Amino acid sequence: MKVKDYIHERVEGGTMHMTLLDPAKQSPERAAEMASVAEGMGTDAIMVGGSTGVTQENLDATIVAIKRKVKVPVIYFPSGAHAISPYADALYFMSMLNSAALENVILQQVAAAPIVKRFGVEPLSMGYIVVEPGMKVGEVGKAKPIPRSEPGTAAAFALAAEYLGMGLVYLEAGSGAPQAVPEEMISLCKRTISIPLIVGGGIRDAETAARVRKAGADIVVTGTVVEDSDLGEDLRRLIQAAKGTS
Ligand code: 1GP
Repeated sequence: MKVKDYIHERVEGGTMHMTLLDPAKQSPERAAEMASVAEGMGTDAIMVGGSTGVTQENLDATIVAIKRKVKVPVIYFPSGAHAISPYADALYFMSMLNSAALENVILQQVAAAPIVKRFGVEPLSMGYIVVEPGMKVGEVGKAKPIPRSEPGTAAAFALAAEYLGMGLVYLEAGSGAPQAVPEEMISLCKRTISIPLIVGGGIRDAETAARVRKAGADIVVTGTVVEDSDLGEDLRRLIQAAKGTS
């Protein structure tokens, strides 16, 4: 089954949770262990990526190790065309819509497209929208983050993504953000678009995950909390709260 169809099927049945692992932050074996524990707790897919420090070597090794241990799809979440893995089940073929740098809007994608085709990795078209504070990805991506007080601006970006033919929208507060994307912004985007809505950045506990889900996220992404966790009951509670199965 294509990863696109898997996502559509899952979001029909309720909110998904995806676990983000940065290949630069731990060994491939440790990443595979974390992915396997998260899968056992109900995570629906593993995303692999990071804003800095991702190399072809650590990316490939991490994806290969994870794929040996889990059955859920492994999706590459790229920061550019410098590293693309043939081992991922899919990759987000994404444009940072509110970047001031043409590189991040379209030029990296032009560089990557022929490689993705040659590797035969499934591209998942996605409009990436950075919301304040944006953190590292906002900085590296030269984003003009959407002010937290402007849900209408975020919704207009999200609708533009849908009208451009993109299959997913990702509202990103930035990894490690002190606060998640505001609920009002999530719910307005959800009401405005008809493609699945991904929300990530700053979701560290079950309560926040539940709020993000109830506001309208179709897919809740957590990264830092998994890296920092002892892979125990708090993580299970968070994943279940994100999915509404707790
Ligand atoms: C970053 O949205 C993801 O791209 C995850 O953010 O690390 O804060 O969970 P966190």
